[in-house]
Parts: sequence; structure tokens; C-alpha cells
Amino acid sequence: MNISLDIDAKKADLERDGFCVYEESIIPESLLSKALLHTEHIIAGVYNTGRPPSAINAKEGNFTTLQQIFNPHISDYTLFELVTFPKLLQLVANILACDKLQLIGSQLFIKPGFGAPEAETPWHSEYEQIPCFDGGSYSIWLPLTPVDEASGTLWYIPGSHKPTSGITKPRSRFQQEGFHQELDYIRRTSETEVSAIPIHLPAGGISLHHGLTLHGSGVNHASFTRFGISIGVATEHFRINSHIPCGSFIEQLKDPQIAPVVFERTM
Ligand SMILES: O=C(O)CCC(=O)C(=O)O
Repeated sequence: MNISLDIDAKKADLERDGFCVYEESIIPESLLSKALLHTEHIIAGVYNTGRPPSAINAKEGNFTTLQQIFNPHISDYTLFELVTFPKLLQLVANILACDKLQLIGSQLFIKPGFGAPEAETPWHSEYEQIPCFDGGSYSIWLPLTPVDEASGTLWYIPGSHKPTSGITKPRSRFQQEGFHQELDYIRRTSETEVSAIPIHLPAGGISLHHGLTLHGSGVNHASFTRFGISIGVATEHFRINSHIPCGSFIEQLKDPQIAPVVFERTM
């Protein structure tokens, strides 16, 4: 397909649904496998930059629960190379039609396989978790292993980014009984019909979502651990609502290792 037509289609999907999916892998296989290996290094406490991640709840040999590593790109040069891969940023900047991208955080989601029941990601949106964010930020989701329904992929609720969608917000992660149970609750209580779309991607493909889009992921039934990294980016239109407390996020945005400017369009 003509690349500019393809970009236009992704832009339209993002505007209408609150997310779009780029099904081709844009990360070289050598970088993907190195990133997987270096994720294991971080779990083992080996940080080649000398700086630990912002937070970590991952343990070697944990095959039962979802594990998360916050800002792994500050701890490891390979993870930094992955989240700042030029072809990836160029693609995202083209879809968002923006001139600048600043990294605002990254998060690894490691989901053990064989049906581990405590490895779901509850339904949420980024702005619900960081309520002071007020537009101009997006998340890139990049699986490091192939994903589909069986392997615990990410699901989206199309249209949920629109304030007037009539779609019920999910309850807090502590109130949610399970991924599918919460989806049933959202469906039962919404003023409109709610669909939910599982994303199919090869390792190194991406989805891109708006800060208000509802998303989450279920159990991984595959015989391998599913690795995905979420990369938060802010465009030049990024806004913070100064009336809402922002906690440590403001400090984080001032840290040049956590939040560097990673793309600037040259004329
Ligand atoms: O990988 C997952 O299960 C969750 C990812 C996520 O919440 C995100 O990319 O914002």
C-alpha cells in the first residue's frame, strides 16, 4: 500500500476508535531479541547504565503473576535503543501529525503463560491513572513476542476515548474481579453497545492509543511468557491541568534520562 495512504488510514482509525494498529514489525529482530535478553538482566538486577528502574515488581522465576518494570529505558541501553528506535518514532510522529515527541515514561508488562490467572492487566485508561494529564499524550504498545487472544494480547474498547461515548468507566483495579467479568460490567452498565477488540501483532508491531482509550489484557494461555512494552509519548500539544495534583509525574518529566525529547521534525 502507498505509505501516505496507510498513514492517513491509521490517523482516521485513531481519531474514530481511540487507537490504531500497525501490523508490520518495524523493529529489527536482532534488537527485539537483545531487548528480551536485557529485560532478563534488569529482572536479575543488572543495570548497564548503573541506574535502577523507577520501580520494579518482577522476580526471577515468577511464573504466576503479572510483572512490571517502570522506566526500564533508564536502566539499560538496549531498552533505551528500543523505545527511541528512529523508524518507530518517525511512524508515530507521522500518524499523530506532530513535530515533536518527548518520552514521558515506559513500562514493561511481563505476562507468564500456561494460563497463569493472576497475570491480567485490569481495564483502565492512562488519564484515569494520571488525572492531571489533559491532552497531547499517547501510548505506544509494542509486544516483544507475538500476541493474539491466546497469548494475552491487549484489548481496546473502540470509541471509549470520546467523553460523550456513553461507555461506563471501569471500576478501580482493586474492585475488578477479572478481565472478562469487568468487560461484562462495562457492557451491562453502558448507555451504548460496547465492543472490545483484541489486537493481533507480530513481535515488533505496534498499537498506538489515546490517553482516554480503555484497554486491558487477559490471561496468557500460550506456552511462553508474553512481553510487551508501553511507551508514553507527549507531542508539542501536551497539556497538564494545573488544578489537579500531579504527584511525582511532574518531577519525572524534568528528568532528562526518563523524559528526553526523542523526535523533532526537521523541515
Ligand atoms: O501489556 C499490557 O497488558 C498492558 C499495556 C498497557 O496498559 C499500556 O500499554 O498502556
